[in-house]
Amino acid sequence: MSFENIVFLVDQGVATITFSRPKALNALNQALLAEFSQALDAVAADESVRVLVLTGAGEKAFVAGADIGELATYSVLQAKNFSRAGHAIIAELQELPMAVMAAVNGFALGGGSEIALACDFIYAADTAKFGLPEINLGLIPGFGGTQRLPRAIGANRAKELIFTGKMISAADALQIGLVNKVVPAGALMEEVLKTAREIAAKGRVSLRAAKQAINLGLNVDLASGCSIEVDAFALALASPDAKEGTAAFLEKRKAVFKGSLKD
Ligand code: CO8
Repeated sequence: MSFENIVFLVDQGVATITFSRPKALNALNQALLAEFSQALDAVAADESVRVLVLTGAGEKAFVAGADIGELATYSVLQAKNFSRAGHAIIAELQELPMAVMAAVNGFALGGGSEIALACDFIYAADTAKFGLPEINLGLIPGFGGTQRLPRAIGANRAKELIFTGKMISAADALQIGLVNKVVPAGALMEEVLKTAREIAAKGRVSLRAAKQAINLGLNVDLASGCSIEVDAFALALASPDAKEGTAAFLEKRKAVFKGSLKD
């Protein structure tokens, strides 16, 4: 698979997709989105991948949003198609059966913030900046920001960010719970990969079951969510990884998870 707008690597259970249009601060044009979609399909089909990491090329940007040059040329129908395509890709990202981390190394604006919001969690460089500045262009977020940001940080904080279009620092993003961890820019990938490798050593079935229970449970009432957990727990317990994990504990050794669905 060869790409021009992203770099795609898989190494020891960790896949990395790097958005790479540095001259446009990695802005999302149609070509980049098509390649991103192809890479996500490849990740979804690769049973060796336990964790996907998304980051941006260069030191300045994760993704500075949709490509404004392209956006400006769209008809209403093209805008609808572009937004719909973005939603489909971001939904695929959110539903991937492995853990997904965003390593936000600079500007994450508009569609860039929206991609990061669809990841399971975000680590940020201390130089990163987050924002949904669409209002400054006479627009609104079009890749799920009006829906995922309020769910992540609460409606009141999301409204302030979306109505003002202002950018916030990594430190402020940490304070409002948008990101999990802020590290010095030079140490970001090392820190992200450390956590990614830790997660990659866990059982594939239990990782997937935990993610599905959390994601599905967030959209239903507590009793329904607990019922989803009961089924997911039973599924995980029936897996070879659970046999290995419990046996390893009882035998006082480290578990080696194979991640297979059958013995
Ligand atoms: N699109 C296209 N090109 C961009 C973008 C972008 N989003 N952002 C930056 N660039 C380009 C600049 O035009 C510039 O190119 P050139 O060197 O050829 O002039 C280059 O990247 C470097 O940028 P700057 O010179 O502006 O760098 P600064 O450090 O001065 O500023 C900023 C950095 C603050 C990030 C600034 O570039 C900026 O404000 N960029 C735009 C951010 C923005 O508004 N993003 C939201 C876009 S809209 C969106 O994401 C909606 C998503 C849903 C779409 C659904 C569609 C239907």
